[in-house]
Amino acid sequence: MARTTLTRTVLAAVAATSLFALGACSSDAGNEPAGGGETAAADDGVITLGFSQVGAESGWRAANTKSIQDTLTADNGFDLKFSDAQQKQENQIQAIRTYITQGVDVIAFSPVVETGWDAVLQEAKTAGIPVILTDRAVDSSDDTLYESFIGSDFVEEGKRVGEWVVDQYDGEGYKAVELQGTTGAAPAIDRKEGFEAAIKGSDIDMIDSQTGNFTRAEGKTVMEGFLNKYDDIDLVFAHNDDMALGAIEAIEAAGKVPGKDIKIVSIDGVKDGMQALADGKINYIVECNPLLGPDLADIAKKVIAGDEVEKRIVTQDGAFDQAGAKEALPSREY
Ligand code: GZL
Ligand code: ZN
Repeated sequence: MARTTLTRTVLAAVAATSLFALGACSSDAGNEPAGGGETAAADDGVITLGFSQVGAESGWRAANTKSIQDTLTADNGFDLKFSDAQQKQENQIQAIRTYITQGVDVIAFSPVVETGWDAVLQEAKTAGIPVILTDRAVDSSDDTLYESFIGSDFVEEGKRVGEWVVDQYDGEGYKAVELQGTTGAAPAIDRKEGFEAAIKGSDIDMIDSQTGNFTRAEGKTVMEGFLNKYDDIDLVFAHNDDMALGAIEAIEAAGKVPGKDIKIVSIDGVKDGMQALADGKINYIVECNPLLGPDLADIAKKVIAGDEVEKRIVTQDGAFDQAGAKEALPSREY
């Protein structure tokens, strides 16, 4: 998905540049450059995009940030303003308000939690600044508040993990614990929903579930708590690889073997997670592709050009067992 979009984006950039060059020479001739229904951005050919990122909480987030910063470059027709909210919604709202004041051409962001966005999104709409959602969704009922949402189907991710767990371990009386992502975040809510739906009817027993806030440190702390509380844990479902890696540290510190005494299944497919999977410490990972930069660039150009854009772009995700991870590792992009 990302690869074809990249091609489209490069072509669009070439077209935009040549159009711009054409515009320059035709304006020498005194004619107005072609166009119609374009916004201010097209005049100087540069799209000023304000991006509010969740934070830097995980390997996934780092890869996502890199994809956005590597794609929304000056060469590609962008002036990117980027802010890191340290996983705080009030920082994201503040950043969006700053972008509105600066009069950027487009605002894009990954909402740390689903709720509480309608007011600031209405302010952007009133200011005539289009908004694009990447990665996580908002619960706004008014979908005129954003142009498009680009990201994975988290319910599907949770379901795929759950189905693999049922397929591998149903019938063995497994007791499972869950390391949830950030409370209120779309991926945490949806992955939990998908996993629960998949294990319904099996004998997998979810004995406890707590948030580790998508970080390695908090995943380790929560897992230490579970190990102190229960003497029989057979499986850990971690909402992301970083928390799974924290759980591995806690399990090994308790003298147990991760991937054997206690199975671990996770979501993301970042380098460190895939390495632990290849090393046998994790048993299965469903990928969540963070390389959203090309799609974001593509949609932003379409929005500025006044073109129709898809309201929902679903990122394609793979899935890996231990053998699959060994094979895929050398060619992984993140
Ligand atoms: C999912 C993304 C989640 C990742 C975590 O699209 O929002 O946030 O799964 C990250 O690793 O922290
Ligand atoms: Zn057991």
